[in-house]
Amino acid sequence: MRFIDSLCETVTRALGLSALASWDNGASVNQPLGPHGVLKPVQDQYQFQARPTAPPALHTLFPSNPKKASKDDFQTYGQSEKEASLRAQKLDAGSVEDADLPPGPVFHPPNASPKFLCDYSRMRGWRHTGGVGQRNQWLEKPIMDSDNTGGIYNIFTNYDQYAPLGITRKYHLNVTDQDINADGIRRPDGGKTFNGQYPGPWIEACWGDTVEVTVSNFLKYNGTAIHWHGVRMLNAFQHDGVNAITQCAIAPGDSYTYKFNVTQYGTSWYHSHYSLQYADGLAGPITFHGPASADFDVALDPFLFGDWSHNSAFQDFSVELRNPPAKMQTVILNGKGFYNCTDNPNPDCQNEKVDPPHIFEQIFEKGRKYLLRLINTSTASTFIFSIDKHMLLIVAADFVPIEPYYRDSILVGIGQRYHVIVEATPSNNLIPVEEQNYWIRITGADGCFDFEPNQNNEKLGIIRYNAGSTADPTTKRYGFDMTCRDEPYESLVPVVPNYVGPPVNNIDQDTGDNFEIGLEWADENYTVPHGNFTRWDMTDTPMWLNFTDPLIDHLGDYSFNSSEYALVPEDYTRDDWVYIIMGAQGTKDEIAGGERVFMPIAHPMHLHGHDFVLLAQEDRPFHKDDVTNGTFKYDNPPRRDVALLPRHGYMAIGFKTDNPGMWILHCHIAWHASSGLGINIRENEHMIELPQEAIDEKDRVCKNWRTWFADAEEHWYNKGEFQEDSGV
Ligand SMILES: [Cu+2]
Repeated sequence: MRFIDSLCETVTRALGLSALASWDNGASVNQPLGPHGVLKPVQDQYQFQARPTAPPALHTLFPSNPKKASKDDFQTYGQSEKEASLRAQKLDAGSVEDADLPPGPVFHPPNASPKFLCDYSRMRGWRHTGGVGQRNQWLEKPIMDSDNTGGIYNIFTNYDQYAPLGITRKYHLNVTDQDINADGIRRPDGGKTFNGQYPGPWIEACWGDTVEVTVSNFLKYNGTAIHWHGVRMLNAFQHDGVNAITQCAIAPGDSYTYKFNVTQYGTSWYHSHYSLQYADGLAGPITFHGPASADFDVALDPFLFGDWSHNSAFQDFSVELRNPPAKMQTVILNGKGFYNCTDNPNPDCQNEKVDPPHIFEQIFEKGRKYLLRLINTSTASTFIFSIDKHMLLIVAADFVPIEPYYRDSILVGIGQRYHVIVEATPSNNLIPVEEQNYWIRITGADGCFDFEPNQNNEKLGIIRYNAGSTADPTTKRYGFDMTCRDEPYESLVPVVPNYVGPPVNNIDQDTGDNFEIGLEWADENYTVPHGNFTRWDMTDTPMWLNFTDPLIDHLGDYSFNSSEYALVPEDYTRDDWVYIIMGAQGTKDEIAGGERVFMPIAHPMHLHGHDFVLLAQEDRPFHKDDVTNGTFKYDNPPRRDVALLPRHGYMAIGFKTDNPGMWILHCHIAWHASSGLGINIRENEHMIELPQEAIDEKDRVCKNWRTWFADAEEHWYNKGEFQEDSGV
């Protein structure tokens, strides 16, 4: 029997499953399996202070110029770090001296949790601006001639360099094994949740806060590590939460506290970065409250949507490796979906189905404007979000506020987020209000999803104008473009402009940071390491990381290398620009030996530690002249942390090497990342000096992990390979 044939059995055993199709009468859904007798983590024992490594590149300050920044202003900001630092000191001193000034503002931001308050009380003399009619404002202090310390935080503030002075917020997440019923079908064991709920609890903070999240691992068979998607993690890469890179996995029974500064605002999500865990339920929303680039009346809770499977992703991965793609089963919105039994081979499917959760409904009041925060948390699917008869005003892409533009729908790739404002003025406004019900649709993009038959239910929610109505909408969807392609390149214009300098690195097609995404094809004549499976890669070797030997343990050691780590060193200064080119055109010949093949598939590529600029995103192969012939955009290009690499094409990203650390760049299709599609950028490692407390904490987590790992009886499959994927 080939190894792959035993994998399904392996995983089944690992998850304690007796049969792949498990059904439940509904009596015991959502019961936590509990910590299985693992040691209760002792809190506070492990906490440490993350000190910024010198010099801090972000100032608690403000631009004194409240108008929209021009190119000249930008250049001034870029050169004024020293000056800004001096002014920051001045502000601190001023705050003490100005003790007679009133404390700064404390207020409830739009649609925060009921008791949630932004607290800028340390910013004496400041007040909160904003509110309906001026959502682009945030904080203001009149400029005082005496010390020139006034200013404004608003949508035009260059958040790369400035952040207000908030408070520290602490959260605690318990990671447990737990069954999840998202669509009427109780999943067999293999579900995993944060604090017993899916999606996980909403993590909220305000622009300028510090967040500390203690994660305790109560899983029986898995380590874990939690990643704060899109968060810049300035000077704090050790809190990025990628096992085998920035830390050892947190062992069962152990805890780790992540700590980071909130230098951005907007919406994101947190998820496990340990193998395929997030697909099993370990995902939750993040909101950093701040200004918006267009006005709205009401903000709604985050919309997390994605694909869903009744199997653990660790099971489905064996299908993906053997006979891809693994099919997903339903689409879910905030943990709720609807399974259709029509084509299910189980004759009792309908009878055994647990009542599906009530469909998501939202009441709209005529003429009001609603801010929606959209997040695609899929394992493998790109979706298009729309509301029948309503236009969307797009105001933020990932953590980047943009110039508002209208669309009838919005394509959201895996890991991408959008803020959209919906005006409650439907295009069929004149029909009786009782009949005004509209579908919220989450539709798979052409070629970028794969569901079992009859399961691609796109009607996931209802907008009603009459709270008393219970009728299903009869509206049709817009005839929007279904192409699996990012929003139009020219639509994504950042409000805070950026101007990109020339690259310091080599981007030559054969010798530089220019990667063609390919498959290492396993066949009888060729054995891919770690099992004879077909795996994705960016370099010529599928990325394969070592759970017990994380990259962070090799800081500055450039003799440490292995093609399996896919390491890409970028050692420059904080002011330099690095470009990375990625291609998926599928036209390149197979390399010598015939094992590597190139497929024209769209990949949502995600970089940690930066909002990258998107220099080019083309439907054709890269040509070196593109850098100079006007193809690359240097004057305020789109900026974000996930972009969809066009099939048959390429994209070029750039980032300033101003955040020393080890940052993974990977495909956010979970199957692809887990089979090796990624590289690890070692950014300005010569500048990293981890505080002693961080080193001690890293070593403690690793020691506990290695102790747990060393006992094979603890493993989910104690006779074979522990790690069948890249580790992330
Ligand atoms: Cu991919």
